[in-house]
Amino acid sequence: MIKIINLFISALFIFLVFSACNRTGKESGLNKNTKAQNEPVKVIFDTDIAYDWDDVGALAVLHGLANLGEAEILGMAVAASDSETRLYAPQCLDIINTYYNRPDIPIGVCSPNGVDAGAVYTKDIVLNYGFTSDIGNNAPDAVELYRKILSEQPDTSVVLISVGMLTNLKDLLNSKPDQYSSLNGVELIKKKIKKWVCMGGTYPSGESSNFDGDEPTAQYSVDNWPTEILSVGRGSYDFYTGATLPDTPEDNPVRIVYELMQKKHGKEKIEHGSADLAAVIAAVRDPYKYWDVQTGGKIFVTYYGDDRWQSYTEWKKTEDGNHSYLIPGSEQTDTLRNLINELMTMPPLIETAASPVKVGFDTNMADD
Ligand SMILES: [Ca+2]
Repeated sequence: MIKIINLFISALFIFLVFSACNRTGKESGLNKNTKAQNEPVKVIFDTDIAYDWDDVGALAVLHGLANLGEAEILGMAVAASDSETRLYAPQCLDIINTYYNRPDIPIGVCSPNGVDAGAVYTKDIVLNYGFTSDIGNNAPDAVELYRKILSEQPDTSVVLISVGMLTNLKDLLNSKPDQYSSLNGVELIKKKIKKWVCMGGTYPSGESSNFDGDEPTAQYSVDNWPTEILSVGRGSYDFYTGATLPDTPEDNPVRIVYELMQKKHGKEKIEHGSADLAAVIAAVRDPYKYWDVQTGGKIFVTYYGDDRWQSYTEWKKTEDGNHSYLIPGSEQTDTLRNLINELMTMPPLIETAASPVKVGFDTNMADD
């Protein structure tokens, strides 16, 4: 009976959202895909949540798309190895997932091979939010988790979204047969993953982001990845989002992170960059709806010595290339901004006993 009531509440919520959008007459894009798309996109989300907070916005967008039935979140992993990030980033993810009433999403952590994420806000959120997650140091290894998830999914059904450094992907590529699959990493990826949507780089050429910090790993991952790659590079997300977050409940951890970081950076507005958020849209929805897409080539990553911020990406047309990128300068910027803001503002679908308690989160601690 409870399930039936929950289903009814979910259907009612979606109906109310669509009705509200139609009443305002504003271009929202929220209901564009629901008729054409029957099956939700199965997603793994690989994130360096710790320093930049667009990862948190991307999580909100992903949960919003899951609320609409467009995405199924199979699992997540943290893409950095420093001790603070390994401890607090999984808990921060768990807090956000629990807020959205998806407390059972499995979360993994990067091997010690990863880089320092330069954590800024995850510890603050975990220690002050008022909801305790016990995942912390108990989080499984990302590669083990990915292999388990992939082994359980239909062939070529999973979309992997990376919005951080690429250590987990390199480690997955190099993984050996285990209790979950007799396939090695490359074979398992080729069999189960439909495409990798990668936030990073500049296209058709330029300096990169997310590939910096561990450029050899980025180069290796791109060179050896056996499926289609769609890259979200600079210029394809030149708009700010998050303006609607103050309309959400005070205990929304996404709002709390944005307010905290607004304060830390002395920003006039709560809005923030949309790189990781755009990657989620491009992964779950048809990217051609919002961007022009260049297909049929290959991405090359080069780097210069050991310094950070010294890597360079270039896309070249090749005969059998299956790497594509969003062409910078989307004419759909206003549509994308509206869509993302509305997804970020969507409430959790169903209240459950697992929801975080109300808290009086004090963003003044940003002054500490
Ligand atoms: Ca990121």
